[in-house]
Amino acid sequence: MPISEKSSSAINNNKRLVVKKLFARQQHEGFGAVVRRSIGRFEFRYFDPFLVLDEFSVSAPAGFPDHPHRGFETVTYMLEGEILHEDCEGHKGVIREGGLQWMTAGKGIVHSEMPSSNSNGITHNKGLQLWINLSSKHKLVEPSYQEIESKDIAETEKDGVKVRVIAGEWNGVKSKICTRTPTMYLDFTLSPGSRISQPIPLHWNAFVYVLQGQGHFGDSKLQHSAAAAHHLLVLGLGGDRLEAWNGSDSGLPLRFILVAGEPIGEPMVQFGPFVMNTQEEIDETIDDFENFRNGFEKARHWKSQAASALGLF
Ligand code: FJE
Ligand code: FE
Repeated sequence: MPISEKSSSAINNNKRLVVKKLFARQQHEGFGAVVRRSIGRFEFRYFDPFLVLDEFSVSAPAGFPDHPHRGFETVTYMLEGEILHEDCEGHKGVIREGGLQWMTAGKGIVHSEMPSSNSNGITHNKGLQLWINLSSKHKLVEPSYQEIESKDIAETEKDGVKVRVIAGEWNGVKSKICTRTPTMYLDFTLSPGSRISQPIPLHWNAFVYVLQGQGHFGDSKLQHSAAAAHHLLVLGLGGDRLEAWNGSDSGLPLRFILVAGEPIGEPMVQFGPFVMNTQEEIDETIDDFENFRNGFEKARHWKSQAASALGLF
């Protein structure tokens, strides 16, 4: 058998190194909500296929009331508390702590994402929201949801390393999530002194976002290798695995997500919550949204219960 590109990539034995490190400061978004945005801010607008990474924190009555999306997917992973989701098609549900909603906005969705905590007194609702672009052939698919409760997320533990498999596979443990844009999304917790050497597909863009503790990533001898919470670490290409270890003296666990995705390689034009390939498609999208057409039909007479209760719009 001739040596294909695939099999030669399988014998690459280089580490991915940290090529950029960003601290995600707090900023205000939505209605009184606070986000730490790392991908998607001015200095780091697009990391193909990733459009936005927000670490969000909302306390009722703050949140993200009625707003549209088209042309990409949003992945909401709750770390603490819960978010109530309602859309104009009548789809409604609560994303609880440790749970996940993988939403394909496709041709169009109008929805509200608000804490569902008025009644149960939870004040801190925190999580991660990742926006993943869709290729031109998937941009206008029918909207759909994949929802997984915490107890149903594949989780394994070995040698002081706990992994929750959000998307993709780890050591033979597979996530149920189907990704239209090929994506790997792993949530690691490393006890003090433990380490990983995690395979990453050779040509995929990859990043780490640190949630808790202190870690070393890539190569300890290099600049940027140490990082604490709220830091995004962009991994360079040219390697097929990430080495990371919990080097803290504090005895605290290190928690981070490792996300990688196959670059789409198409032109991207973004206007807020609309992400298309050309300016003409963005203009059509604004027209469709304003005139309730081509996917936005049901938004004409819709208002979320959460927004109604707050007297918004
Ligand atoms: C949005 C501003 C926004 N990050 N993290 C503009 F805030 C939003 C938006 C969110 C969002 C929602 C959750 Cl639940 C978590 C988020 C931004 O809803 F879509 C636009 N266009
Ligand atoms: Fe949204």
